[in-house]
Amino acid sequence: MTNNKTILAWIDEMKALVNPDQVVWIDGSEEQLEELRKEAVESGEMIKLNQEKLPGCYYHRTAPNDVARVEDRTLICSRKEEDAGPTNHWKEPQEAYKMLYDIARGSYKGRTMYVIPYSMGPVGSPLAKIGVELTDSIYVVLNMSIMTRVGQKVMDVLGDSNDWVRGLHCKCDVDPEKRWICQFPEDNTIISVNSAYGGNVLLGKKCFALRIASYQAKNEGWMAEHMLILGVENPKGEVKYVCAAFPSACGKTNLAMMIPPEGYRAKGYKVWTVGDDIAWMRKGPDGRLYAINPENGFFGVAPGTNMKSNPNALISTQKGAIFTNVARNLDDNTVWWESLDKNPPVNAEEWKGAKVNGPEYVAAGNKLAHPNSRFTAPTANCPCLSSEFENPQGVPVSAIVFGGRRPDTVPLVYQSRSWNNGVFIGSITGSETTAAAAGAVGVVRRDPMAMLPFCGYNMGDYFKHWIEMGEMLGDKAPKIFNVNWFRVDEDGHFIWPGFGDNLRVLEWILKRCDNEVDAVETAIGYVPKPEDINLEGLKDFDEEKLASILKVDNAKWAKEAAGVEEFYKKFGDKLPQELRDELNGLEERTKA
Ligand code: GTP
Ligand code: SPV
Ligand code: MN
Repeated sequence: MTNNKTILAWIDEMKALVNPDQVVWIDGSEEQLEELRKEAVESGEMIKLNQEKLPGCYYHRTAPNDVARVEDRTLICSRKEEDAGPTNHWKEPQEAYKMLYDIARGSYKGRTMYVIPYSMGPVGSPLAKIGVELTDSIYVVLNMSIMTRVGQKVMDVLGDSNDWVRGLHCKCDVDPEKRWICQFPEDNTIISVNSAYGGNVLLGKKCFALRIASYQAKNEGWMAEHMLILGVENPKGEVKYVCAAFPSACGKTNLAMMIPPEGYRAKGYKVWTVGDDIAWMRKGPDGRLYAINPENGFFGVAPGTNMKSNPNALISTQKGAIFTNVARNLDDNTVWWESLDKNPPVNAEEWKGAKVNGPEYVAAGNKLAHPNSRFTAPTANCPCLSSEFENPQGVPVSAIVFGGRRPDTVPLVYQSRSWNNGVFIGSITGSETTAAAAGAVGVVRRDPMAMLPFCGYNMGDYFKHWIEMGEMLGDKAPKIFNVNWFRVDEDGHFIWPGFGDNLRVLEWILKRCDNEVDAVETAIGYVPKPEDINLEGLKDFDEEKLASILKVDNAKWAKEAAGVEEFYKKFGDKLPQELRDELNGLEERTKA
């Protein structure tokens, strides 16, 4: 498929290491993928689902100890420890290679090495980049074929270039003690061993498109961010684009695919999805910031997805999708997960494979699907996919939005005072942890720009890069906002209805970008006047409730600032002075 000497030499080296029985190049053809699906069904690696109800759909279950990203086993292997920074786990590269090679050695014996050439971004786009993943898992091949653009066309575009990312995945025996997800940013290399779970093994996604790419982006003057990209079309037919960074399982897929509330639909508002997880952004010829979605599929959280909360996501999973760690309905060989509908299948198989009575099992407090069970679905299935999805130049970004899960303190929405103040707001993002990563759930932690698990270098330098991007973009820079859909009342219920109604907040954000609406200046930034958020058609919600979630409590924010003071200590003299000044400003204003 290629004469690229750097690729051929690396594959020879890896073959000598892992010792496969044979090597198969993934050419991107449907025939080859169909052969592989058959083989995976025969070996039991995948289950073919009901082809009338879910054409082209398959089911897969990972080992019960291998169902989420593992942040404490994810390493940044830069030559200097300081370059990995205080928020990453680090290992010296030569030591890391040795450790990984010792685990990988001979691990493909009796198995096939699949070579997956893939493009992150539209093939040949000036914003796209290329990788090659080696894997011994057909599940990985089939997922990568949905999540990225794979095959011959990618090699054709790469030619002889050495600008591509090496990725070795060895499934091994899925031993959690020997599980390592290692990025070598200075070598454009990723090695992942002893896992078969999505974020750990679909190497184009978090490992390349965020950890390696964030490092490349710093060096090359662009941005790789954990952000959705959506377009809001107004009744005049104008489309404005918004990028939003929320931590894992905090609502990116839902916001990216939202259905406008009825009143908005009647007026002609539409929302278009460009991406639901990752944005690569670069200054365009007109000086504005342009974004592409480097992915070609959605790797979305299944539980909570239903015809009411996110019909576009659900429809996207109805053909050619792979379901991982959800439950099965054995009567009709379909899938089920919590809140898909109100009727757990009676004849059910829970995510670990045990046959159970669904309603009884759920009534006893168990979950049929794993909370981080996922669907892998082609973007092409998405009813609201943007016509600009394949645009190699990307879309111009009007607003950048940060957010997280905060039961109190953080208002529904506010605008930053400036670009640097916006970078500050991104840097102090706090959010309750979720099931997307192994470990405790529901604990508030700082997750700057939703990149804590994904920044491939020193986060102090990353903050500095953000500030420099602002200088580069000048007055053409997107405006920066923060949102919080997750404020709760005394009973722990979410106050804001969320989902499609989040468009009411986006509308205010876009009006602010065009200087069409006034705002209230507070200690933290600009908050809407309650009457400027359109509540028309909202049931059980009024201006009083709205005012309660727009409120900025200076005492709480003084505490928040003290927490940030503590958090910032980590960065030592890597903390940009601009952010230090922003924090001082916040402290002064909360006292005033
Ligand atoms: P990753 O794929 O892990 O990066 O997650 P994500 O950010 O795409 O999160 P996703 O959209 O899958 O949402 C995760 C969970 O948040 C789901 O259980 C949703 O039901 C819930 N959620 C999303 N949007 C809202 C919202 O506006 N309000 C409330 N209350 N919950 C929401
Ligand atoms: C996330 O955890 O942010 C995800 C899922 O999008 S994974 O690909 O596993 O990282
Ligand atoms: Mn994500």
